[in-house]
Amino acid sequence: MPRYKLTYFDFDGGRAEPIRIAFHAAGIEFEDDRISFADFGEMRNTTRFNSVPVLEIDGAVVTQTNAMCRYVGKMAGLYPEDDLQALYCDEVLGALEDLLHHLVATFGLQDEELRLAREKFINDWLSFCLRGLDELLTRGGGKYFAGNALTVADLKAFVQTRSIRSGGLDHVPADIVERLAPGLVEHQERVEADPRVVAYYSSR
Ligand SMILES: N[C@@H](CCC(=O)N[C@@H](CS)C(=O)NCC(=O)O)C(=O)O
Repeated sequence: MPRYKLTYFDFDGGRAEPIRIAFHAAGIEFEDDRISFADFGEMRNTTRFNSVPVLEIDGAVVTQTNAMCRYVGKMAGLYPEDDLQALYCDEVLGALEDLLHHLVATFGLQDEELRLAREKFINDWLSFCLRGLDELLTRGGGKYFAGNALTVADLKAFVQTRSIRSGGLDHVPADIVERLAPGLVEHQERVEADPRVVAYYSSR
């Protein structure tokens, strides 16, 4: 078995969280290298594309969250084998990456600048994304996004809805998911109750 090391920020969320859950669901040991923002500041220029997460496989570096989600998702049985369902899964992964790109652009802003940027984020990307994801969940049958089963797309979506609904993002109303995409609330609860997700958090 190769040696896996996943480097990302030290919190239970963000881009690396679905990969951590998928590794655990696959029963594959990995080094969960959790770094501080200060650590990242020091290593940023040495990482490919100046960003994290970074996955090392026997020392060889790989970047790009969705590629990692697919790779580990396949080993965990959390990625569809059917090509059309895989496409549906990828569509969700891509939409969530767009959302994260626009959200992360607001990090580090302060006061009025932050308020204005978050307002724009809510009215543009967040609203489009939540409505779009609700539609994709309906397309998938209402429970999961693809293949009528839990996939890495569900993991990535639940990590984001959990974060928004926790109210931890300044200026982003915690009830926006309920208002714009009620299906995603039930979806979050369904994913959180999945035995593989429960087992991961029990292991933390
Ligand atoms: N396309 C990359 C984006 C990675 C990314 O932007 N990561 C953020 C953290 S969640 C980052 O490292 N940002 C560093 C910076 O912008 O300085 C991926 O999917 O992994």
